Amino acid sequence: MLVTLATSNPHKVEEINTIAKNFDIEFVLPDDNFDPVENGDNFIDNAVCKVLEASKSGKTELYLADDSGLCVEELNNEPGIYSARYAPTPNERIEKLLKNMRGIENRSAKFVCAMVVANKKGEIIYKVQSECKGRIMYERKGSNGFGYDPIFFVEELNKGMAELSQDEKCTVSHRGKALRQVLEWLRNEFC
Ligand code: ITT
Repeated sequence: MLVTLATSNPHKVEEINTIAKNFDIEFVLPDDNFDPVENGDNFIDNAVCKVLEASKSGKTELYLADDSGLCVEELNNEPGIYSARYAPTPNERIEKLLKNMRGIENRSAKFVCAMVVANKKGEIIYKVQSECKGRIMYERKGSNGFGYDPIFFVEELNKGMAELSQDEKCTVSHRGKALRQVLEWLRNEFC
């Protein structure tokens, strides 16, 4: 089964392919100029914006979008849906977050991933949101993954997210949990 993955983030593509390797589903990317307006005020609504924009191509029967981000308890769940836009570069985003966390003892945070599936008529046919709980570390650890991974400590594995292999990350991550539900649902509905 072919599914268009409504993203321009190569790290998401890599992780999604790692998780989907045991399912008979191939993900293809939208055209190079794919740049949807994300004007929702929550993760699900932003995933809907992306999936509907992708479905306009009519390239495949099904479309999947991932909208995700990091929510920090003591920062009123920021950067949240603005995670990708918190500062211009990944490095500056981490610096800004560590600066905003100075002097804060409660480091509780979670990664959130919303996934939405649409068909080629632009109908939303499945939605799911999953989380990965952890803490913001005081300094960077590890060099795997992307985004905020170097400063996120994963409760479940007692390790930094950027210290995990791709397979380990996919087992515990917000994206892994959401995608496994999507894949099970696709298998039941369409295979
Ligand atoms: P698309 O919209 O094209 O899918 P994007 O990177 O802009 O790509 P989002 O709007 O969903 O995607 O923003 C997600 C941001 O949240 C991402 O750029 C990272 O900064 C952060 N993020 C999401 N998942 C992450 C993960 O697994 N590890 C580290 N940071 C993550």
